[in-house]
Amino acid sequence: PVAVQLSDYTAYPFEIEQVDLRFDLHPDATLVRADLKIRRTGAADAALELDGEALELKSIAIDGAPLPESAYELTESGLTLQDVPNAFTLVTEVEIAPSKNTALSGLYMSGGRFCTQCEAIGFRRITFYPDRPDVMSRFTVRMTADKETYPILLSNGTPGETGDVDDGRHFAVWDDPHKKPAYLFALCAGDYDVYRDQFTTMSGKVIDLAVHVDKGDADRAAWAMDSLKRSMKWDEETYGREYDLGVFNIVAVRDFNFGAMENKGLNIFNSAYVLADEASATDADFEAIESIVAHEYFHNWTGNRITCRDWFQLCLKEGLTVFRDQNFSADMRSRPVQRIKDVIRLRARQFAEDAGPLAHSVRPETYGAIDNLYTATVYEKGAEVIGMLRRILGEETYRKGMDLYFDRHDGQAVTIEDFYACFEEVSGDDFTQFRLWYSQAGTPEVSVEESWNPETREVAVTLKQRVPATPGQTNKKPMLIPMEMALIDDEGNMAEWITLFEDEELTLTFDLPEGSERPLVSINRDFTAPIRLKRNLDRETQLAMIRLETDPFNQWDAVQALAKQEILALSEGSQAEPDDALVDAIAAAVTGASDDPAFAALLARLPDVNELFLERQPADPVALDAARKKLQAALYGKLRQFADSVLGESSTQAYDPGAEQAGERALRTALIGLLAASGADEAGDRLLSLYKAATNMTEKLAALRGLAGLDGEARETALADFEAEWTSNPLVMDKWFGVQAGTGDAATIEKLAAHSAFDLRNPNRVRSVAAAFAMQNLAGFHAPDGSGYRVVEDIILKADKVNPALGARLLTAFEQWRSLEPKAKAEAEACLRRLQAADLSKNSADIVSRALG
Ligand code: HT7
Ligand code: ZN
Repeated sequence: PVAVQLSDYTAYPFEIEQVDLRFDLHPDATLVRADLKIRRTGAADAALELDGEALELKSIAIDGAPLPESAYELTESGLTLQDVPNAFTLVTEVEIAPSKNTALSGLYMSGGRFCTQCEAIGFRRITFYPDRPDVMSRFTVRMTADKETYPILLSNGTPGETGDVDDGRHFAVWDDPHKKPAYLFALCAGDYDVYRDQFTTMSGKVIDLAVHVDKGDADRAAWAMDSLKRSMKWDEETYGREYDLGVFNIVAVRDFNFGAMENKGLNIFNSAYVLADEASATDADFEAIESIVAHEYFHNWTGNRITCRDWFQLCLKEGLTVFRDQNFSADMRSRPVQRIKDVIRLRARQFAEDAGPLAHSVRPETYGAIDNLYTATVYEKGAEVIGMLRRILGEETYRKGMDLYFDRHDGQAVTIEDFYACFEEVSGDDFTQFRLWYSQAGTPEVSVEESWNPETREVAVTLKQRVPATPGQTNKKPMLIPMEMALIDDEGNMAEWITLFEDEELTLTFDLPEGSERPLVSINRDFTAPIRLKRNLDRETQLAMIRLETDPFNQWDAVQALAKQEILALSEGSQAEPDDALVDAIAAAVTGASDDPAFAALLARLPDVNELFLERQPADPVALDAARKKLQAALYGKLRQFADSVLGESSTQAYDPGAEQAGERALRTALIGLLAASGADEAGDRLLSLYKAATNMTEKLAALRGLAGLDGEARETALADFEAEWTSNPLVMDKWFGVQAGTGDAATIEKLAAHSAFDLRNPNRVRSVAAAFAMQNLAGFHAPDGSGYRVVEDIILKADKVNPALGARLLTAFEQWRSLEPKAKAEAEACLRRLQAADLSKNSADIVSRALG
């Protein structure tokens, strides 16, 4: 397939002034009529090109006159009309089959209800249309459906006329007053339970809010609603942004390719990010719901009111909106804890992507398949870049730039350059070098050399930067890297500043007053820049850092750095047992932070194999996993008493999903994880009693995960009990599949994939097995005999036939194959070559060919 290039962009030569859609909804044969009011804005001889896929054209007319077949060209990808007037109305009628749409793009059925997913290019599977984000129009929708089966009919904007028609059918009209690109179109029809509330905006408008869920699930929508109201308030207070319609609807669907979708006024969610209650959801679920509800809501301004000119600009809305949702979560919970969690995710997913064959820049310049552009780099690194921008500008100027952006570009489809022009205007700064963050792929490495002269009391810090080569990009320019820094003395006194590191090398020197001792140099505080910091510190200084650092991120990272070195040494056999003094230091850091249990939990969590993978290559995930468990066991040995006391206390408070209680549960969960890895004789029985005693899903699942990784009767008892209790709740059953896939081997996966509840049409279920194994259980997936690859290959081949976006996403698990130890590497390559020879979808073929390079 031909790659799409950013440099090929040309404006669409027509304006679509108005779109009136009529849907006659039937699962097997839905009729869609589209009336498009069109006006030429480009060349007089430009043809009208409309995208269209899997549509059966029933009729076509211009200004009321039916067109003969000779008047248009119909292909597999669309419709072209050569000679059209300068202003006209085009009416097309097409038939589509939602019940047969398993790709979950366009109009499809989930749980017997109609729903849509149009981003990025799903609208062309609904009707013929210029399916590109820079074509913005006003939409009205009229839909008819069977009244008993589909009593609720929803679309974007504001509800209009409703009524009954013949044959037990009814209709509803929706009108969206805001111009929008087709990817934000949505329609839902079905029988739902509805959780309703209202929000009064800062200017006093009352908005009707509703969350639509499966019958019987209304009580489980309360947290999503609460999160929505807090998001609306936060966007008013933090960015001055008010909601702009009288209604805001959310619909939860079981079968969804992503987390959620920000359609104008009608957000559609994967039900996993809507439904939660104490019994069935973990704290991680509550946290994810809060942040995804916020993310989709924030898109109303950063994405919907101002959208992207083309899909290369995806980070314009996604990076910015992730940055906004991360700050919302930080304000709702603990800012340092949120920052650490964001960085853990970034390092595990984005750093890995940046270091492998799928590396691409935050704003790519070419793509093969658009669905594959929704990556950790665009989202998470895109958010980091906005974070750096804000630190460079300061809060006040950043806000001024955002205000100007909203003001200047409201109602437009714009580019990254348009966005930066606003910040250049309010600050007077030039962001040309900074914008290399958008065009240069790869994680910059900053190496640090430090010296101290006791006579002159001079501290010198030399920074050197290098951006590694990535596919298609070999020679990189130095980046503008902002780094918050500090000098800290033994009493914790500090000097703080921000360094804008813009050349290949920079030396900073400081003359300290008489009597000063060597200070601690604190670099890239709060993880200012998404870089890999290379520092050769001796063990004593590293330990001092844990005690003296005043920045919580760096304090946590100092523990991580020590743990990483230790795991690497254990995995390579250069050390047989964990160093006692080091384990003592980590344990002391954990117990010392016990008045902030959420932070203590993060200190007790050792780096994942995903993160260790990047540290030394070739990587041996099996050895790394074994070494990690060894260090966990040693840490548990030191923390046994502390763990007994923390796990022995049972909470008497009523359950609350908020940060305070969640922090306490996080610590308990971390200690349960250490107990599971401890190898202690009594671990199975202890975990089983913790499983039975748990009063919430967070701790129940932690105990179950621990048990799933052990052999023996306790494991079987708990897994059987959990399955029996939750068999009718698909989201909880995903957890049951997930804990086993996350801890088992290829044989476990084969068994899970053969389970009667395994369903290739449900992305959550497929991910709970295949992604939990391939992306979180690296020792199992990268087994040197290739068994992990074969079992995942089998699932991918089947999933790809049903749902190409799902198949392609699973394939990204292979992205690090070149960095593996020789046996696994050979097996991984053989597997990728088999996949390359198979009949894959365009999405999956794109990933395989890039992975093989
Ligand atoms: N903007 C949304 C992206 C999305 C998506 C992309 C490809 C295929 C399916 C999809 N569903 C949603 C989600 C977001 O970032 O908010
Ligand atoms: Zn988004």
